[in-house]
Amino acid sequence: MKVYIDGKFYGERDAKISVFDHGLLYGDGIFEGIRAYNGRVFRLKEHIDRLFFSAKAILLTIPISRSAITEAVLESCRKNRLRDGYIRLVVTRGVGTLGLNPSRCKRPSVIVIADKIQLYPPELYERGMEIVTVPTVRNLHSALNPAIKSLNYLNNILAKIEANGAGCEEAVMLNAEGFVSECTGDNIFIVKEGRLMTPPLSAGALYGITRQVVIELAGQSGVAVTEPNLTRYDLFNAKECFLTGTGAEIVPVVKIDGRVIGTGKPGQLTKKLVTAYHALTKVSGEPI
Ligand code: PXG
Repeated sequence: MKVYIDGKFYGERDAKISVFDHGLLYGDGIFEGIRAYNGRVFRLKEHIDRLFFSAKAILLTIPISRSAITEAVLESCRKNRLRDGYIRLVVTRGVGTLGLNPSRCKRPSVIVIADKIQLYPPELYERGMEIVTVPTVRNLHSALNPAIKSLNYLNNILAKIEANGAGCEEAVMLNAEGFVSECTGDNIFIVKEGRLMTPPLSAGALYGITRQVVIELAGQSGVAVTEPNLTRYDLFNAKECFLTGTGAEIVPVVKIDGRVIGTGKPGQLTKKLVTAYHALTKVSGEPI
């Protein structure tokens, strides 16, 4: 595998960054998780836009242009002969000193790893997933805004450990007010009376690109989407529930905190959206 670091490609063993990089020392940096399908990079522009928004929010100046980043992603796919896979784009604050001050870091580093993707097992999509709410509360947007896709993912990792401890793959995270925000690496949707609902971004959710695609697909089939604050009660009494994310795509949820959702099987609208999503990923995206 060839890994892009700051304009050059390195073999897997030589793809290294300094122990003084603030990305490592403080989680000071940002990232994107992107998918390639059928020789095209899905929603690449949206991922690069979000990377630049995250950078702006943490006062990090990405040292190369949008078009150079686009080219680095596409070239990483070509060099690795990747037609279907997962691309991790990372920008770290760069090499600095042992001290928080980011002004000591002279140049941020840009890294692209293009690899195969590890998918959830197919049975999970057929039967649906069981998830739980966890004690770890979502970061406050006034503290570390969850809209920033930063290298500081401990909030999510702690929630993931708690979900795994309860025998589940994903966790529902509530915000400090007790409203549903999202999961550790996925946004959440419910279906109620034929309408889709997903928490507003102000509840502490990432501006998910898959979330946006689902909102668009729903619009195209005349399904209304609203973004109200949701409680656990709303989740329990939903007709259908599913999660969205670049890695997971659309995963049906059939049980939450021991309550069976709807019929206990993946719902009709969820299945329709899964089909539409797969069809879209096959034909749309930036050609490699
Ligand atoms: N919420 C969080 C906290 C995320 O990290 C999403 C929602 C879904 O957003 P997108 O834009 O992907 O629809 C994410 C994305 C991984 C991995 O390696 C994580 C994500 C995406 C791809 C891979 O665990 N999270």
